[in-house]
Amino acid sequence: MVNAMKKVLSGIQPSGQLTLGNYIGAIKNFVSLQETHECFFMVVDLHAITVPQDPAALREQSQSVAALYLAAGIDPKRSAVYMQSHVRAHAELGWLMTTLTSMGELERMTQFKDKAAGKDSVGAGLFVYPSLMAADILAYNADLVPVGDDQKQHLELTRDLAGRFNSRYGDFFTVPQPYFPEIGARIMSLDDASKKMSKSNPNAGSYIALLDPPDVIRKKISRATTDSGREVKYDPAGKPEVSNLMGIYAQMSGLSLQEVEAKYEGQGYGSFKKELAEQVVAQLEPMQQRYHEIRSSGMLEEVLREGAAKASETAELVVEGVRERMGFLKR
Ligand code: AQP
Repeated sequence: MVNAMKKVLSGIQPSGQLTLGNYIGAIKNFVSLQETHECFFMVVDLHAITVPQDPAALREQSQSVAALYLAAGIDPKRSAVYMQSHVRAHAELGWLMTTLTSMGELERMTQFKDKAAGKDSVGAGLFVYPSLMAADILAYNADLVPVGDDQKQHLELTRDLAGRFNSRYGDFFTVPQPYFPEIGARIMSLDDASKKMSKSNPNAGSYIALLDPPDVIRKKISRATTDSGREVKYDPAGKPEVSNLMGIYAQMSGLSLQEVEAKYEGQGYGSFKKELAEQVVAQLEPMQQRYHEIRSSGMLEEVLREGAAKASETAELVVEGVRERMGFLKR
């Protein structure tokens, strides 16, 4: 029987505690896409080491991300859940894709510029990481890539590299489509609405971690920056902080932005923030409970082993095809 399901590929770096931004921008969509697609969800440990990582922390964070995938509702019977480094095809195809990428393309990447800004020494891995990300996606001939909109530029490069390979060596790669959430494609920092919420921000008050205890979540939201007005109104240019909180509210409650606006008309920020905190807690508390059950059950190892085996089957075939087309001898 021909498998007509389209393929979805995405991943999250184990570079810190996952945030509400990672959940809304990525994981929430992973969960719904697995209903209708063949899905591959990695923990991208090879990406995390593009900045220095303490080995013990990397091990812990890797398990934490995998357990959060499952706790959020990714079903390992439906979707492959695995470590990127357990599927060797990523590193191999990453190198092959790097050789197709120009310096200029990598120099234009805004994420590289942001992450390298102000540093005396920047690893070459951080610079070439978009080529590895392209390889991750192309290794499965993925059709769809659910990501937050900070990944737009990297997705564009992936599409260019797929097209470049196809025109140089003959049609082979699927040119993938990005899949951005309608609301919440970019959740901003709680302390600065001009920056995206990010797990590697040294100020823990700037993000809500998915594993933050309920009281910490309440405190962080009550301290979130707003403006000097009192109108709960969606206006990203004029009221970026309140609009960001409204986006979170809408994603957590299932209400539309208009419904959130109507609900808090004439009420000021106090009750809005309080109820927002309760919405977030209501979503995260059950997830946290499942997370702790998964961690103590010892089931992760097997899930990751099976996920890597399933993913390798697909990715190895693709890499063989690439090797052949590029002129490598058969091994
Ligand atoms: N603030 C955000 N809003 C919406 N989506 C977001 N994503 C990240 N932050 C937001 C999405 O989460 C997925 C995983 O991201 P990643 O871990 O691979 O790297 P990142 O984009 O660099 O995320 P962080 O949290 O900012 O990590 P660090 O601090 O380590 O760099 C992606 O789909 C991303 O779009």
